[in-house]
Amino acid sequence: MIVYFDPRQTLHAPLRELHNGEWVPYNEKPDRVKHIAGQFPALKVPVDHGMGPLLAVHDARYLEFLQTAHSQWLAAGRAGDAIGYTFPVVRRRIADLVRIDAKMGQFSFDASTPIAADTWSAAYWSAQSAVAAVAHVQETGARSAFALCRPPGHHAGRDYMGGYCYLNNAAIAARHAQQLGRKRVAILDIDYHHGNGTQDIFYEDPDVLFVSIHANPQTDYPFYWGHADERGAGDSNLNLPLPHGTEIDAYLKTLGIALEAISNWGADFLVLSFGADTFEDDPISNFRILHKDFATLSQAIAGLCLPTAIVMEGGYNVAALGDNVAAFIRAFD
Ligand code: OKP
Ligand code: ZN
Repeated sequence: MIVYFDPRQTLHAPLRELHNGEWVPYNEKPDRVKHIAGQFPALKVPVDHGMGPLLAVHDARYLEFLQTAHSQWLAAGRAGDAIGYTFPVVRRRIADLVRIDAKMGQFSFDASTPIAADTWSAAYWSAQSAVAAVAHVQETGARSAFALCRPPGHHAGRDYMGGYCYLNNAAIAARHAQQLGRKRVAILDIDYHHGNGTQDIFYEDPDVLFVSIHANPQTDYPFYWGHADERGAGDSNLNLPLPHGTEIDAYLKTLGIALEAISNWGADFLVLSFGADTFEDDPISNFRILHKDFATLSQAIAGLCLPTAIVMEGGYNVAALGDNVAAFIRAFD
C-alpha cells in the first residue's frame, strides 16, 4: 500500500502535558512516526493541495490562530509551548479576544494540546498526507492508501483543538473524497478514544456516516462525547462504546455491527481513522488487543471492499507501534 508522510510532521515536539494532575512528558512524541516510518521504506511525500481542503472543514479564523499562536505566545513574553488554562463553557460570548491566553482557551477544549514552534507546519503536512491518500485512491483506482498522519486529528473540531489534535485529518479526507465526486462517505474510527471532533463536524450532515468503536466515555477521555445515544442527523452517527479490558472476540462482534451499518448505509468511500492504542500494552489505554489481532481487524475492515483512505490517529507504545501498524497495513490488501 502506498504510504504518505512528510518529514516536517516530526518537527512538532511539545515538551509536556498535564495528565491526571501532573506534568508528564508529552505522549504524542515524534518518535511514534519514526518507528512507523521505519517499517515503510518507500514513503511518498504528499504534494501540496493548499489551504482549500483545510478550509472545507475548519473555520478560517481558527486556521489563522493555529498559524500565529506560537509567535503571539513569544510576543507575550512567554517561553516554550503555548498552552491554555481557561476554557469558555457553552453560551460563552465570543468577544474579539486579544490575549493569547484567551485565544488558547477559545480554540481548544483541553490543556493536552500545546502549540510549539513547528506545530502548524507538522499539522499542515499531516493533513496534506491525508488529502494525498484520498487523491491517490480516486485518481489511480487503487483500493487503498495510508496517510501516516501525525499529529493525529480526530479530536479536533471545526474551530477547536484538543487531545493532541489540531487539524482533523479524517474529516479533511472525507470532504476531499466528496470534492472528488464521492457521494456517500463513511468514516470508521477504531482509535481507543472517541473521535469527538469528527463526530462534531459531521453531526448535522446526513451525507457522511460516522461510526466509532472506543472506550466508554463514562470512564475515558473525551468524556463529553461518544455515548451510544448520540445519533446525529438521519442517524448518521453511531457510537459503539466498549469497557476496559475488551479483548479481540468482543471487539470483533462490535466491529461486525459497525461494518454492517456502513454497508447497509450504502457507502461508496471509506475513511478509516486507525489508532493502534487499543493494544494491550498501550501506556494510556485499557483495551487488550494483541499484536496478532491487528491483522484480523484489518482483514475484517478490508472485507467491506470499499475504496479506502487510512489515516493514522493514536498509539503510544512507541516500541511496539511500528510492528502493530505494519501488521495492520500489510494485512489490508
Ligand atoms: C489522542 B488519540 C491528559 C489526558 C488526556 C488526551 C488523550 C488524547 C488521545 N493528558 N489525554 O485519540 O489517541
Ligand atoms: Zn486514541
